[in-house]
Amino acid sequence: MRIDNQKIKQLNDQALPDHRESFDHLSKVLNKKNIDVNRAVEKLKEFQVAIPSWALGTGGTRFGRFSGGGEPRSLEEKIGDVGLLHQLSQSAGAISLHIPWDIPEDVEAIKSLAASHNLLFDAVNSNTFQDQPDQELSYKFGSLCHVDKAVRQQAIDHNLEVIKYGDALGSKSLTVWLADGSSFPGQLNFKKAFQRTLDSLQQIYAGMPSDWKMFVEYKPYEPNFYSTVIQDWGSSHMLADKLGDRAYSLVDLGHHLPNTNIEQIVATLMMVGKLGGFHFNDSKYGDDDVTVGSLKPYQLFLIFNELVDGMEDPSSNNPYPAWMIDASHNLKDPLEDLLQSLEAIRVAYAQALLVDRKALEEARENNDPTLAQEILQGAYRTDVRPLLAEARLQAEGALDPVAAFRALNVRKELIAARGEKTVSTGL
Ligand SMILES: [Mn+2]
Repeated sequence: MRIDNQKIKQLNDQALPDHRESFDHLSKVLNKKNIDVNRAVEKLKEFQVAIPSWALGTGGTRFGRFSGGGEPRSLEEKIGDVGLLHQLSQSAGAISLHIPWDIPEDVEAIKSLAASHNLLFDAVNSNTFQDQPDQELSYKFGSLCHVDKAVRQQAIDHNLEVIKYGDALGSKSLTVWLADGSSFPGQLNFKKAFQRTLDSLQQIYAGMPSDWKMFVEYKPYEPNFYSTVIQDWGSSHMLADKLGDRAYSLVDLGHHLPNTNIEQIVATLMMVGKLGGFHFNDSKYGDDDVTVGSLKPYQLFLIFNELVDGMEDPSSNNPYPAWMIDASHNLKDPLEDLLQSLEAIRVAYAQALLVDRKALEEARENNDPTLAQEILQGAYRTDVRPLLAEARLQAEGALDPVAAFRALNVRKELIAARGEKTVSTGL
């Protein structure tokens, strides 16, 4: 389904006087601080976050899954859902596919459908963490790290096939996340597993088109609970460094042990030009995959402070990172949840744009942690939501996307079209 733009405009018109008042007030406050409001609004209009195809349905836990209604039943419907998110938020301009869950049957039709929603294809994701029904060899004891060369070859061939599908759709990058590891001490030779993984990744890297990038994602535990082959940013960076110029580390917010200083990891990887992508979610305990910014908004701001610093640093040769939400929704309407995540990401980004970097650097040079904290928290405690709303208004999105989603009965219409008991493919 598509929302009638006139209906979005009508809702915006009703909310316009209040928006103008708050935007004008914020503009005055920021102007006094010599912050260029128009530049911030333009930056927000440019900032697009990819939506993964697997976030559009209800996720589950190992205890159960409570499906919502009107979930997308096909790749076409998933693209339609991301189109809705983009129409309302004007900030979800890309979709990230998962192979084999999202194999396109008619590539040209899928490409033109995505184009009609103004969507690009972001990184494609391979899957060697589960066995498929028609698969010859099992990944129970690993894929790219497996002791058996035939299993490794099957996993390599799968990644090459993913690249082929992605290339046909216009994607330019492959994200590799591995479940490979061990659940019991002594089960795996750490060194051999790492070397076999490097060898497998080298073969995949060699099969990428010359304008493609590879993102190597890391995670300290789960589904294996004693060790993972790519456990942390150091392991990921070692692999990316050995693979070549077009291989990068990918940071997923949920793939760290509690209290890890993720902003420092971001700064360090960008310093050496090796942060390729970023996956957003939030967590209290582990890879909880809850709504971005729902638990630790200040940490998200501190991370964005380093991301913006890295992007604006003229001495950094880090490429513009690929942004993606990587979350799963057990309770909320998945589309409402994604709208909230998009908002949280852009709030943190906008706040980071407000940081006076020159003054912050001076405070650091003067060993003045009090002033450094004043500068950071001054930006963090600014209510930047009118900037986000203004960016959406100028791009013909909704001033308040969640309110519009509800007022326009989008979920009700999706249920009417798709049914009450649908299960999104791949989940
Ligand atoms: Mn991820």
